[in-house]
Amino acid sequence: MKVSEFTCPFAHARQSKGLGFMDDQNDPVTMLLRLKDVRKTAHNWKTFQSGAVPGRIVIPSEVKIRDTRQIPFELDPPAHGDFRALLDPWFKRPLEDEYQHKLDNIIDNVIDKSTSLASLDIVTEFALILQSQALTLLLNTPFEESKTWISWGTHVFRSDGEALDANKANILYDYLDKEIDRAAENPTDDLYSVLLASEVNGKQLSKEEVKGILILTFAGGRDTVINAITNSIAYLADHPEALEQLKQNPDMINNAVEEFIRYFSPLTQMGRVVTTDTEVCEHAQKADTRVSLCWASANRDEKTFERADEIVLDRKINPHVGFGFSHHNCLGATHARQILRTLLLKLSQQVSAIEVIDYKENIEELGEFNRKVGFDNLRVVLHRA
Ligand code: EMZ
Repeated sequence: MKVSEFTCPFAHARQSKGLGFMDDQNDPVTMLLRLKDVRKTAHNWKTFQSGAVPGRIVIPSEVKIRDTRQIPFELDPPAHGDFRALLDPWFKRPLEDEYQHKLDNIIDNVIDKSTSLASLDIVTEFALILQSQALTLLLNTPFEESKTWISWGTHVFRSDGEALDANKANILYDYLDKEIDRAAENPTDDLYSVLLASEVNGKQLSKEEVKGILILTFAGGRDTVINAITNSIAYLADHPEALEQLKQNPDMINNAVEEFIRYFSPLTQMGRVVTTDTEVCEHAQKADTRVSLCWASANRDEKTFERADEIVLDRKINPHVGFGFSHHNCLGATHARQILRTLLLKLSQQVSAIEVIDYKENIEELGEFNRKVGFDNLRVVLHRA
């Protein structure tokens, strides 16, 4: 089996029942596995709520390690829409020339350093660094801050061998408290300062709300972006012809990025809390229990995607839900897309071949399913073109 092959563990359950079941810290989850059901449920925020106790819609649940509500993803309409209206313009800045230019530089430098090494681990020596450095653009903070973030490792709430790590989470919370106080005293043009000076519905944002937005910005785009980068590189290592194809046809790159997001689905699922006794896929679901929208399974739904288990680099019709769906679609998607598009362009121009030396898969255990979501490490040689 190829390094970059990610078989879909949900196929049989999706086709036969449309549902999967997993326990999570005694708060079980009914997983919705079909694209149609995932979409329908994502729309229905009245019955399938995001604004539950902070941390509960995340799987594994973060209820035990977090009190701060992450905004906007743990809110429902209309408050959700009010915050999105404030945040959307800021999170669209990656489309601006100046931002793109800085991102080009970051990626050029990361590739330059990497090709000068005899070999490197893509997870910790490439993807983590690139994600952290690019995040300084999204926050509009000094580049130097990325050094601190790199030292935190790939996930801000989890550490090796521990699903949830309160001590680790506290490092992020303390850091954000300090940054928010700093911005309150000496405002700059960074995201902290801009948010502290903003209003929603005529009310100035509180420090707690600003912290909720920042936790999401740090945590939501961390392991997801790192996995997307690493898995895409694994694919290009397995498929040198794809690297050549992208080099010859850079017009394919946007389609290729969407296809990687569909196939790898860096975020497996997101939960909802059921507000009233209801039914999902002919299964009775009680009030105050959890369901999940399983993006990873929906993205392999054979009813919508032809050759769903293959990467078709130039797939034209690709209604994937890798960035979520409906009003909760990913706020950081513009930033993530720009990173991946730029990365594919630069790799295709500057790298002639990628050789995998060693790797360890990162497998999520989800009740009856085991899902490969990325790598703990992926040691490669990047050959300069
Ligand atoms: C939460 C989540 C957001 C959660 C869109 O996803 O990402 C997870 O990685 C975090 O652990 O807290 O931010």
